[in-house]
Amino acid sequence: MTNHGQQPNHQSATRDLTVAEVRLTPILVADPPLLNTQGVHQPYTPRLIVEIVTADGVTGLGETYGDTKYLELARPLAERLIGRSVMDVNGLFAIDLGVDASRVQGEVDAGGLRGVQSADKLRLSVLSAFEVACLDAQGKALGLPVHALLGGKLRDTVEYSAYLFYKWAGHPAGVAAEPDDWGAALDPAGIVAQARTFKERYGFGSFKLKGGVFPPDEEIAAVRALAEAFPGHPLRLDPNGAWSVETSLKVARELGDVLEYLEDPTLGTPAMAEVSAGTDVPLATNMCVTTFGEIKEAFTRDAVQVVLSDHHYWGGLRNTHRLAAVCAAFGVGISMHSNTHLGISLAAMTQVAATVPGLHHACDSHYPWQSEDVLTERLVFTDGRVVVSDEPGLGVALDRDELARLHRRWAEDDGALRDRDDAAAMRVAEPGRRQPVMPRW
Ligand code: GKR
Ligand code: MG
Repeated sequence: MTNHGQQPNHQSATRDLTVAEVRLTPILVADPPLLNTQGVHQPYTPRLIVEIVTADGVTGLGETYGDTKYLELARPLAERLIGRSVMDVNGLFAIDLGVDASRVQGEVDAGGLRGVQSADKLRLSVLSAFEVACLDAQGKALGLPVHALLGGKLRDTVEYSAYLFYKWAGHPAGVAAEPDDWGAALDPAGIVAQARTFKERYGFGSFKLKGGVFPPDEEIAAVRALAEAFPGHPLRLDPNGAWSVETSLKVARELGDVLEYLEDPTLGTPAMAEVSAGTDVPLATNMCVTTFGEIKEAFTRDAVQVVLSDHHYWGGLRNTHRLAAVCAAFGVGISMHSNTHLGISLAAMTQVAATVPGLHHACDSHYPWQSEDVLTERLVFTDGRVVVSDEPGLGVALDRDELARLHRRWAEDDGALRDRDDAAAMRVAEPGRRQPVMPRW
């Protein structure tokens, strides 16, 4: 018998996969003073931890951005999930979150570091954490790892690249922050020293430098120094769109012999297409293709050769597969982008990356920069790789004390750090500094 118009009934004699409770815990996580073209990371960054609990007491975990605009959508969504099934992931994505498009009109994502902001991208950035939590709960209930639910793993480990940043030794004087043991990195020698530490601690075999911080010649010198210190290791440089077409082509000419790819040298598909036409260096992006709607123009104009997926804003692990399929159809490579994130997200990234065919580039991850996590056991990088867990679900467990501690930090914050704003954090150190106008060089 069918039950048209009703929620699918996944209750069985042995398990009840109905959502009985959804817990949302916003937290603030310590972040070092990492520099980018917009400014500097705040001392604490907001994340949201999602727990979906079934009637049988199985808990699925998810993680996404914790800024106010995401929390405002996550709260009503959490209420609407009660009584649905964690198996009903297609139904989850059909829920209208009522995002008012005019609210994000003309906005950029993450202060200009993550491409456009659109109502749909905002919606997907919230839904993705719930999707991951549903998949985690499904896996735990069925005794299967998430990768099995996605069709099975194609690899036993996932390779990540070291994510190098120019950074200060510490946050500005007088700013409450956690210390870090990485030291400053503000010139080629500092970047090479940071890369050595990454290699010693985690065994990474490829390196990405976050650029757009200093004039291009200084960043070219840093990449040259990396090439000399680590011959044969794949290198990437990512100024987050801070250069003109002309500057991008100059950098491509000067570093063409050592770059695996150049990431978002300039802003927007037309400018990226111009750079692409003028160089053989592959171009990667997490800025001009961040939604399905942007694919057609970028691919038909050959503006990018590698798309850096990110399950948070592409709409989850299943959408990551859809993106990979479109990329494959156009002969465009795929890899993975990262913002500041914790272990739940790294576990999700690793599970999906294990199942994506044709993943030929090491994925990005900020995780080594996070000294705090909400897991009972941190995920580890060995030889630059994370082992794909075969445990049920994501294979990770929450440390409730740590979750409560990081939530207290969020609750006690006066609101200043609850929304990521790298430009504002930079103005604390340099009060007169203006919002950068792109292209900067
Ligand atoms: O965290 O400073 C940062 C990065 O610049 C990040 O915001 C970017 O979105 O890492 C990202 C990237 O690859 O562009
Ligand atoms: Mg990037």
